[in-house]
Amino acid sequence: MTHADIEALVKQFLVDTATQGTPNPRVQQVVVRLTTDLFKAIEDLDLSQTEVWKGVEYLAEAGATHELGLLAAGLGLERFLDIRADEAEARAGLTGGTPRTIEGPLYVAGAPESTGYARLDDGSEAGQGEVLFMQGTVYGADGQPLPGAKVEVWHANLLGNYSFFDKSQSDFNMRSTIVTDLKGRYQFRSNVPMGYGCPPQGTTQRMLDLLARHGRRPAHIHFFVSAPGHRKLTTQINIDGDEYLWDDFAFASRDGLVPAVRRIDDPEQLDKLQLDNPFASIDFDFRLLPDVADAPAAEVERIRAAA
Ligand code: MBD
Ligand code: FE
Repeated sequence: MTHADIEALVKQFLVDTATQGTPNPRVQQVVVRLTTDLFKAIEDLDLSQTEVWKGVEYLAEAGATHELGLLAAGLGLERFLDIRADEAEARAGLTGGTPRTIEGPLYVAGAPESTGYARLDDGSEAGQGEVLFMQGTVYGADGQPLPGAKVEVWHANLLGNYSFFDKSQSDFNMRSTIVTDLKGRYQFRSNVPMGYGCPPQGTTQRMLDLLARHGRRPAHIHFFVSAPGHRKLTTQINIDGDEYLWDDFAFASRDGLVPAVRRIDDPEQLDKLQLDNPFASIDFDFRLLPDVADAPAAEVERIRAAA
């Protein structure tokens, strides 16, 4: 079939709904567009019926095994949406904020909340990795420190696994909500995380294998930073030096999100913190953009786990 034939065919499939009520115009627009584009792809690539059903079954399996969020990251869909969000902000004249990067599929709502400081790890991996202190200031649209801003932070353990999804970890291990203090500052103690790898037997990795791609992420730490009157920031920082730093299967590494890692071995400081070994320290400030009417909502609605 020609593309024109396909367009005509899809229009035919839009049966008269006069007796069924009014279609949702947005849903109708999206369904028509996506089916038209899918049919054209099937025609152009001359997909067999078997191939089409394999694709349907693949998506069904990815859904049933809760890997659609992971697949979206690996296909670059989540990164693509971020590029569009950056473009929309630039059009609205919003510049100068901390770069955004993808949320990923592993956030869990309801983490314990504290002001100024939190320890994220439950101590079960003590002595195995490297202790990390990360700290900084949240700045508002006027360039001044923002007290009372919410810094939600989550990251993987030393095996690259996330609590809640990894039931061997304690509840909310490596997850916290820190409210900035009167000077707009936050600080947390944790362990330097390890990079994540897609489940080796999972649906996402199966596709990546067929594309000769790995399913690894560089070590990273996720953040939501929010405050009244400001756009919610979704971002991550990467741990410098990771072998996958610029080879992330989810395409989320960005300039400006790779802070220096200082190694602290000063005996006086170790003593004060009751640490036996040198530790890593990262300074990182967040700069929020003002809430404006003419930019798409910074709060993305998406089903998230809650505990
Ligand atoms: C992660 O930890 C992650 O951040 C993303 C985007 C995908 C899979 C695992
Ligand atoms: Fe992650």
